Amino acid sequence: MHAMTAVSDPATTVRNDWTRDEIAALFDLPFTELVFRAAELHRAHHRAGEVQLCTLLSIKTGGCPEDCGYCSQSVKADSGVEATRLMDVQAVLQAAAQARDAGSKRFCMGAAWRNPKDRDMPAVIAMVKGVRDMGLETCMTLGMLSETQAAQLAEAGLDYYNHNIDTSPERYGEIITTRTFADRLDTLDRVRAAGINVCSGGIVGMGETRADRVGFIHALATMAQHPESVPVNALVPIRGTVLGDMLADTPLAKIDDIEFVRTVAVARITMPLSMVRLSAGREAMSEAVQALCFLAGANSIFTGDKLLTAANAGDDADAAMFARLGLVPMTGEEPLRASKARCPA
Ligand code: SAM
Ligand code: DTB
Ligand code: SF4
Repeated sequence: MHAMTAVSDPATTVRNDWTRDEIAALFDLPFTELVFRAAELHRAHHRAGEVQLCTLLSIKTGGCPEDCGYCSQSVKADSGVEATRLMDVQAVLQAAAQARDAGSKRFCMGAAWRNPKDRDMPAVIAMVKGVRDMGLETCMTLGMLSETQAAQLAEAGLDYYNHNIDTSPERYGEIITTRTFADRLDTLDRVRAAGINVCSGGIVGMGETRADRVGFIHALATMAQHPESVPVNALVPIRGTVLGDMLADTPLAKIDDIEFVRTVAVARITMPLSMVRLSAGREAMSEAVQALCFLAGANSIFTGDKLLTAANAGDDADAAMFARLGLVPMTGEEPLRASKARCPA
């Protein structure tokens, strides 16, 4: 018997006690069986024909002191990305208005920081308040947060904080050496404690093993409360980054499409109420693979022609894909947010 935690209606149970063996067994299922099970859970808890549209904006680009091996914005990368200062609040609000007019529901602001400085907080807070006032959901990803900063963001009304665990705990040190997996969990705990919704996922296709993908999903699915949003990124190989160069020089290292879809399906099955975001890497994906991801339970994407520094599919291409697949942008409440509104605990 599993220790189950009821999170939504009584018929819905969410497990936080997944074992690595159980997750590995899901990955091992015949592909069509795995996708079928994921699709069943997707339909049980979400409006399966709807996909949430989110838009990214880099509010402070490049010059980051961290050494994340995938990232064009690290000072260690020779990617040609120029370092900028924090954007003006008005310019951010203008970009948010454009995103809203293009039909986006959530506006995600990212800064290439190890952590925000206290002197940055007033501008960041003004951005959260301004974007919220436009009727958009707000998300920020600013690196590590102190307890005080998390409380300030909560007070400003921030809806989500993105902070990815990126890979398995045991692989983390091979990808990033300037912080630890435990540092990441500490910030996630502070975000949770402040009452902000958690967005946490990672990157597939960094040359990891199947066991790492199992460990990555395990770390998310055994959190006391699942992240409300789980972004699954496919590595965007950027020249001048350690991992981008590795992938460009060894094309065989590219993640197999079927294995990517399996990862999405396992995320959906283990975290049935979460929004699973098909995040970076869509530009290099065929519509057929994206369609498989939607079938396997992905129900959120980043729109627009730019992610933070890398290209994204673009609104026209996405509108055409949605029309072709008969998908529509999500308008209503997400299940975990709705359940939160119902239960004060
Ligand atoms: N500096 C903050 C941090 O790391 O938390 C926020 C910005 S950071 C760019 C946000 C996330 O983007 C990373 O955690 C990583 O998962 C993802 N990301 C960065 N570069 C990527 C790439 N080349 N391909 C896929 N995902 C990437
Ligand atoms: C996430 O998981 N993916 C987004 C968002 N959270 C901040 C970032 C993707 C970045 C892709 C590479 C780039 O644009 O530089
Ligand atoms: Fe900095 Fe975030 Fe890029 Fe890492 S992923 S180098 S912390 S901007």
